Amino acid sequence: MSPDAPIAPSDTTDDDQEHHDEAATTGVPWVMGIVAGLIAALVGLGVAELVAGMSASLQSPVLDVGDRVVDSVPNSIKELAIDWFGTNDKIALLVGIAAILAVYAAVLGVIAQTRRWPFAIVGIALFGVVGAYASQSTRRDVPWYGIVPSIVGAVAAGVVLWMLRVHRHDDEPANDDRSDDRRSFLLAAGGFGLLAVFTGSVGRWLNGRNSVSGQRNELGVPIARDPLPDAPDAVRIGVDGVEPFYTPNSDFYRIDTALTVPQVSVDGWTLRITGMVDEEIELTYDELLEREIVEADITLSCVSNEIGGNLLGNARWTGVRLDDLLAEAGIAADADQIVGRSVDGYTCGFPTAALDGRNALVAVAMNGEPLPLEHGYPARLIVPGLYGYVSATKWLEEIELTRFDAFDQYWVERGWVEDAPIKTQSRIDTPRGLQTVQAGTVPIAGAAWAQTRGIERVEIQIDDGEWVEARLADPLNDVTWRQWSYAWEATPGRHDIRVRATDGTGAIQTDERTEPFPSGATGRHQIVVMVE
Ligand SMILES: Nc1nc2c(c(=O)[nH]1)N[C@H]1C(S)=C(S)[C@@H](COP(=O)(O)O)O[C@H]1N2
Ligand SMILES: [Mo]
Repeated sequence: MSPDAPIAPSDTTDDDQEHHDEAATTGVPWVMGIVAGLIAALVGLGVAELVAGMSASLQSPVLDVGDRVVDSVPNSIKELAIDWFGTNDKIALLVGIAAILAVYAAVLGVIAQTRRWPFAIVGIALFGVVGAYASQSTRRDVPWYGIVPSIVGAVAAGVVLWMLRVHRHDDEPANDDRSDDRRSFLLAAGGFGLLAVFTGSVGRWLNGRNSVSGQRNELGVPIARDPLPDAPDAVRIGVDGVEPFYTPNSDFYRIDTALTVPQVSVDGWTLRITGMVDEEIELTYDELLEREIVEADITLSCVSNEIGGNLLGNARWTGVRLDDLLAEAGIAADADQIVGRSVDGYTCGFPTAALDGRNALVAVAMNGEPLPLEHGYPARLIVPGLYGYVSATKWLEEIELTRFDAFDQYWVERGWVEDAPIKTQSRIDTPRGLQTVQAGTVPIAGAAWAQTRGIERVEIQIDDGEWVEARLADPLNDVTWRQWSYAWEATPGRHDIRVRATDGTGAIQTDERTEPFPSGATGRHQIVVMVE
């Protein structure tokens, strides 16, 4: 108690407490509390980032918590997030976490300025515990010391919050000291703000050292024993507005559960083939490439693709045949599931029966470049005809032979089907829905796909007219999409355009509308256009 305190009844602790409370709530602008809380949180995160930067197996608690959220949100919310934010859903998630954290920190900051400060300490401890828990329960293999960034960060945040308290119980400032208080508060807050920026940036930089993009840029693409010829021009329908036949890597859709792109160096990377095999094998990157290299053109599709959506892309993949690799290991007769495990803990799983001679690959290159980091560098699985979630593990490190009754992969645990062949689909790329076009001949064009069955026919229906056959570009093979077009004599007014495809077995794409969950959307793409 300072000697010149406004009231100083040194013997009545009750009054004393009350006075403190009042000073805390009326005397300290809550803005200071909020600022203190936010600065403390920033220092906590910065320090955690710095600690995480010290080892490649550590990551920032924000990402750990984010991973937990990704793994546990219900399918409906996940679909909403993809609907609203598209492939920015991850950024949206991190922004959401930051917003919640900011509110939480602000509240703790205000509490810390009052007599109830112990609650703020408990609040910060909780923050550390949540981070520590998240670090231990992610999919990745995390050492026990994965909790260290959270704990050290929480302690740092607590210390800062304590030091930014304006009123101390042992040293009650007088009213006329308040501007001094404010000045020293601002100085301290500014200093800690700088500390947050410094630790955060050094931490980011340390984490960035793990990037393998430089290594990837220097890596060559292995040469196939029988390189594929360039696709003939006839596979392209030649109408403006149709997605390119080969999707450029930079435009290729990206879907995964990874908040940060795993950085897997080819040095030290191995691919293990394990489980129900005669002999487990382990190959380095170079040993993998000593196998016969093949190329294959395959259209990859995501089960979450909505009717008319663009969660699919076509590429020329280079790699080693999966059936060759598995033959080396020898598959046990009663194994019925092939599981692909990623360094990030993701798993896919598909039937051994899918290996019926089709070009399933352990791919290392995509469209003539090493796999982009986002698409699974240095190696991933690609299985024609199966949705990506059951087959296309990126950042692959292990292929395990097992049984469906013994193991459920990541999305099967979340209710998606076990066996997920790609459904026949077709999409109108041009004109765009709700576009206004001039009366006269208007090309309608797009793509259709039914990987492994191929596309035999595409038909168009205008309003309630007859289904009429579209012109088809040549097929490249039966596991890539096929482009089509139709020359429409457009008359003024508002028109519905519908498309349907027939696959190589003669089955017409169903009209029945279903959501992507749990086995891929069905229904026909339909657009409305205005003709002037
Ligand atoms: N490691 C890992 N691999 C993964 C996924 C994932 O979340 N993690 N998602 C799968 C899904 S759902 C799809 S559709 C494809 C998408 O591959 P792309 O991002 O290269 O287009 O990757 C598959 N492989
Ligand atoms: Mo997917």
